[in-house]
Amino acid sequence: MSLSSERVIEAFNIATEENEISPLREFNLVKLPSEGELWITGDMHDHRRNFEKIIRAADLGNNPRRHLVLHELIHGDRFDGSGAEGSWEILFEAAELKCDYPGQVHFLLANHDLAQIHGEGIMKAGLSVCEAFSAGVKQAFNSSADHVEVAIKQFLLSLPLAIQAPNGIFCCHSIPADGQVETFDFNIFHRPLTGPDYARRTGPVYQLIWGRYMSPETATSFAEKVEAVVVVTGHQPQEEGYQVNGPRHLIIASDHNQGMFLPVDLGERYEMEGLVSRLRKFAGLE
Ligand SMILES: [Mn+2]
Repeated sequence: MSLSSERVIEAFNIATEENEISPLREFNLVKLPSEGELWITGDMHDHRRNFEKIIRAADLGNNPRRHLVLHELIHGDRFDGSGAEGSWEILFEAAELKCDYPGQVHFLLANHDLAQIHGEGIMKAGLSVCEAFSAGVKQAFNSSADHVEVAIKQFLLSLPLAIQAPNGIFCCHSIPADGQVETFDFNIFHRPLTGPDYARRTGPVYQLIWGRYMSPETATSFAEKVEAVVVVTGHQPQEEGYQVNGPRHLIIASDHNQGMFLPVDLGERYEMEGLVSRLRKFAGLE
């Protein structure tokens, strides 16, 4: 793909603004309506095929009451010989989708986004994925690469932390780990964020999007605090495409061929069993 830096920067800037001014947004929460459909994906990590499939199947233009949740799109495993990785492209396509359907496309801030914003290293197979991502931007945009990266970082910073539906479904990238939920600052969803909120280990945003291996009890107490019937997250890799972590926490993964997504009716209430029965495989899509 050959794209001008102007076009890419403009798409990220407009998508950033759409994230910020969305009438569905209240601080760091997106509140969905009580009718229509919600299609939830898990981590995508530059899985182009699943990304293309879900966009084709969701057909947002012909289904104006359908909402699509996307997260952790960046940092895949397609490194070139020089160590550069091109997942800025999937992020750009998602930003364009947001520009086209601002009321229907919703993102969730993920830990890889935060790492890229901070330029911190997450290592995959001995390579820093953040450096590889930047190298990919550099390769595509040369002297304009810094401007493109600034637009990307602003876009990532504009992503909400959670999406709440009136039917009791609450989506976020992850849940704080065991031992963190008791003191967790649940106000981060309802107030502007500052630097310390993102701080490594101690910041509540960091804890929310980095939490791993939390027990079903921790997940249940998180669900109660956010008044959710079921919290749907990604973040923890799932070979089978999903995991039920107790009655109130469903983890889904969309970054491989057995990956799954979850289409639900916003007008219907579901318990865990009902949600699991609605999970669909990307492999089953055209
Ligand atoms: Mn993650």
